[in-house]
Amino acid sequence: MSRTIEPNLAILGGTPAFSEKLHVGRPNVGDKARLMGRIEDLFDRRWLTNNGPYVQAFERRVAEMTGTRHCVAMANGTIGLEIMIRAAGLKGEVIVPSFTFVATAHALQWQEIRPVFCDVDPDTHCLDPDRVEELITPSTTGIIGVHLWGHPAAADRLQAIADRHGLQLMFDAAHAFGCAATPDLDRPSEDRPRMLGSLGRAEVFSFHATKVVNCFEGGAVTTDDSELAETMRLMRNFGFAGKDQVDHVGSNGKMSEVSAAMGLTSLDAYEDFVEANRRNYVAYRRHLGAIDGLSIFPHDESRPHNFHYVVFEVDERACGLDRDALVAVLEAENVLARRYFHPGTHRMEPYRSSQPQAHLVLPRTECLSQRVMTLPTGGTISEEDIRAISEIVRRAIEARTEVREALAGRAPSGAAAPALASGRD
Ligand code: T4K
Repeated sequence: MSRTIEPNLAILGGTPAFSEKLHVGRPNVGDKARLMGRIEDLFDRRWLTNNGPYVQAFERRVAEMTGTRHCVAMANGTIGLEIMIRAAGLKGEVIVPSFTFVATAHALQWQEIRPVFCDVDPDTHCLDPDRVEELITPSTTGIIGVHLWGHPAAADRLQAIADRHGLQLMFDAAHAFGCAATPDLDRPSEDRPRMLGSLGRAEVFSFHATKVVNCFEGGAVTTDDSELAETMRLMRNFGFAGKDQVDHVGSNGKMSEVSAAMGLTSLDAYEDFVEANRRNYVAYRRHLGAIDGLSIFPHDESRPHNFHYVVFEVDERACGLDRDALVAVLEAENVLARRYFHPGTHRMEPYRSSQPQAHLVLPRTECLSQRVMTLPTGGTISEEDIRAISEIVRRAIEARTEVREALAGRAPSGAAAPALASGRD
């Protein structure tokens, strides 16, 4: 791929700096030969799904890495959430952040449980425990925190609230594989940091293609609760407890062998993926972090972390362009920055219609969802790419008047953005 920054930005009529599109969420692949070997094996075995040996091996490795007794692999993170919620018996209302991917709320709504949206802490982007208690009603049965960007939610404070009110606490850890909990939660009996995946009653990971560890599509629930794990195992396989014996209502949440083969191959290369992400995070911080009005979401470098999301907050007053303008500038240069997570889930259907007043208690979510952008990282992004991206941003800010004029004549950037990018086209 070639990379040339012209004197004129693409949004102002120049040629795009990148000849191919740079994506947020370009999949990590790992050792293709090893993956192909595993796929050969699974064909030879003629065992393609239904709790096969690769799925079991993948579960063992995830349980080991997260320090949990049980890992129940799932077809994807969303069905993992749905099954965890149902197996735990949540009903009525459950408190969740709105500043997250829509699947967190949908997994509840899908089972006619009302997601009650709670605001986030502007520093952590995770549930603000100070705002949770006021949302508890007699119908509340649980709290689902999200470790957004792999940042640990305030688990100890949330647990105290849950205990005080007899609620269950669970986590959507879709972003958080390989990330540590806060140091205060380390177990004195263990000589390694406590990992996310081991908090609350259960936690759910996503192993979607765009995640740090990927199974093409995949997910997993981790828990120390043996009874819950057993129920989830039944539920992911139609409730079958044996041949012709169904003991529970169930769905089909099984992970396939080819997905687990990909997951194992991904885990083999995990350290390399994280190293590339860490390098990119540091490079972005170095090149963009000093620009007035741009601040990078800080990851804790002293604890295990996957550095999988590079997130910037844009303060329009300080840098002269708002987040949407910068995203439009970058898109024109073939850098497909994403507006994760915009708009807040409460502004998406069915919540926009069913909870039209939700925004009144979500001022930080409203603000963050207008200001946050996620930039491309992962093994396909080099330091030179990051330098070029940073140069584009600098030039856009210098030429902010012309950029604003150019954008004023275009459709709003949400409408102009591609709905679904598919590969480098
Ligand atoms: N909870 C949270 C907090 C989550 O973030 C997610 C998922 C879930 C729950 C649910 O877990 P899963 O059921 O998905 O396992 C993407 C992912 O699809 C989604 O998994 C993820 N979160 C979310 C944050 O991002 P989209 O719709 O924004 O983007 P998508 O999938 O079209 O891809 C993003 C970019 O990646 C594109 O620009 C193209 C690139 N890409 C994507 C794929 C699939 C590739 O280059 N190659 C690929 O194969 O949701």
